[in-house]
Order: sequence, then C-alpha cells, then structure tokens
Amino acid sequence: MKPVSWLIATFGLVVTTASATIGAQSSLSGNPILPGWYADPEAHVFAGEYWIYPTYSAPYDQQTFMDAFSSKDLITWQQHPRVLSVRDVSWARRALWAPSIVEKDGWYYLFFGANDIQNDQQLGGIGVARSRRPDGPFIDYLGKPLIDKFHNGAQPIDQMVFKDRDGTFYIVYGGWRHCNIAKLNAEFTGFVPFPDGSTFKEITPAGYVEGAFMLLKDNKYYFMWSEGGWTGPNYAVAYAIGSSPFGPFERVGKILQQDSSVATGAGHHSVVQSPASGKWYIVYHRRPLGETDRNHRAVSIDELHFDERGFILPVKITTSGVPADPLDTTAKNGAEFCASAGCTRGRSSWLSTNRPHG
Ligand code: FUB
Repeated sequence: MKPVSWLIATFGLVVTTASATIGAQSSLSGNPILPGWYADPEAHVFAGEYWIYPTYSAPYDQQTFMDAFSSKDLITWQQHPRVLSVRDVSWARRALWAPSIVEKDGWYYLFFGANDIQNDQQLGGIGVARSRRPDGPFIDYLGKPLIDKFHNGAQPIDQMVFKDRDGTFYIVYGGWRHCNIAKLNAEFTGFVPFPDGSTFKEITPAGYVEGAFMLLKDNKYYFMWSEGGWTGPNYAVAYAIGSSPFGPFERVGKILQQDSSVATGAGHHSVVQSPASGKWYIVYHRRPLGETDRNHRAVSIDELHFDERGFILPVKITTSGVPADPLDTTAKNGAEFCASAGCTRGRSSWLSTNRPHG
C-alpha cells in the first residue's frame, strides 16, 4: 500500500480517521471513489445506504478476504474491512473474486468465486456465504462450493445473482468466454432444473469474456459483460437486450471502455439506481494512466444514461465522478419508495425495514 499522501494525490481523497471513513473534498465524488486497489465492484442500496462490494485486487495468494464500503451520499465512503475471509470458508484458499450480494428473508447472501480452478479436479468454484448484516461477517453457508465444475465450458467465476420479477433468483456466471444461467432453489443450496432437464443453460453472446451482469428495466432484460483481457488496456463492457433472462442476447455494442485522457482497462461493472434521485450509476474498475501492473485496478463511478428507446448511451468516464446523491435514511424505506414512486430497481435491493448497521 502506498503512503496516505500518495492516496490523496492519486485519488483526491481525505482519509479522516484510522477507521477509514473516506471523504472527497468537494460535492463531487471524484474518481476513483475507493482508496487502494479494488476491482469487480458490485453496487447496491441496502438499509438506506449505498454499498460497494469489490474484489481486493492483489496477487491471487493475497486475495484471502473481501472488504466492503458504504456511503449515504456517494461522496463519503466508510470501509468495512474483511467482511469475508477464507478463515470462514474451509474450502477456499485464495483468489476470492467478484462478490455478488442479494438480500432474502432477513439474510444477506454473498456469492463469490474462490481458488480460480482450472479444471474439474481442483477444489474451488463459486461459493455462498451469508450474514444478517450487509457489513458481515459473512460465513460459508454450504461447507462446499455451490458450483465446483465447468459446465458448457464456463469457468465457475464471476457470478451475478439476479432476482426476476416473479421472485425467482437466477445465477448468471462464467469465465473463459462462456456464460451460463441456472435457477437457484429457494434455500440457495442448489438448483432447480429447467423443464428440459438441464440445470446450466448457456446464454453466451458474441464477444463475451466474463463479468456477467443482468438488469431488468422497463420489461427489458439488459445483459452486460466484460470483453477483452482484464490485465490490459482494452478491457471493456458491452451489452445486449432480451425479452427474458435466457435471451437470446444479441450484442448491441460497447458502453464502457478506456479513454486515453482518463484511464485504461475500464470494465467489470455493476449498475445501481438511486432511490432518491432515480439516477442510474455504473460502478466499475479501471487502471490509472501510467499504471501497468495488472492488479492496479481502482473502483470508479459515473452516470449511466438510457435513450428514449431504452438503449444505453456510451459512458463518458471521468475524473470528477458524480455529484452527491444523498439517501434520506429517515424517509420511507426502499420498498415503500418504489411502491409510491414507481421506480425500477435494477440491482438495488431493499430491506423491509431500515435496519441500522455499523
Ligand atoms: O478480479 C479477478 C478477475 O479479474 C475477475 O474475476 C475478472 O472478471 C477480472 O476482473
């Protein structure tokens, strides 16, 4: 880790306390928004706060934990160290990657990749841990991986758990240029086979590499993914639109990529909608200009816009980030807000009460 002065110069941040409350100096978030090297961020709204769950970006053997970050306004972020650790997952050793979180029945379920398995003989894959609180600690739920084999050529990594409009939870995942979807059972202990008897359906669109993400908005299923190699400058995000979670998904085009005046390697993202402003945000990682170390990835945020036909406009990546978008924690909780405002929730998740945490 670099000295604090370097952090301030590089990230434009003020570290105000040793317990890691991080605040920008203006009413803009600035980019990157998190201090240090993190990647694969998944953003949510839980319990009246924004949350980001990223991969700790370091050599695989050092990726033995995950931190989380919370904010009331997208400007000031509080670090929650080690919400998940390999100490609490007997089968996980290293390469804890790409967390995806859902709230269900008073539990937060954190799905993660571990061990970067290269074949079916190795131990690892996609696991699930759970906690009563968004800041953990998340404890292994199954005592074994949820997906521990390659299916349809997909490496079991980079999962995203998606709640459909009928309440069904699907896991969309895969590395090595293949993407599968499977229907989770009610307990999240396994899967419900599809009517044709299969469990893992391949939905790989043209160009897909990894980093699957799905969003339901205005009755359209937006499927997004990362393209290119994550270690290089050309990493990017593209998308397709389908009428069901199973597609078919035809690639529309790139929405996120490097900008030679801002940063390189912009990819592996998530999308969250503010319940306060209704604005959509894309949260992603990128490599600061001049950095070539593959693990030097930093989490950033920019606004995401849809056109009147529902297509996603290419994102302009910025160093300024986004303006404050405060959540009124004394107001209605998220579910009530959406019921009255008719907002589309996307990846945001709501508690039935504004349960305090932290
Ligand atoms: O952070 C580890 C890996 O890098 C992720 O699983 C990929 O999506 C890439 O971002």
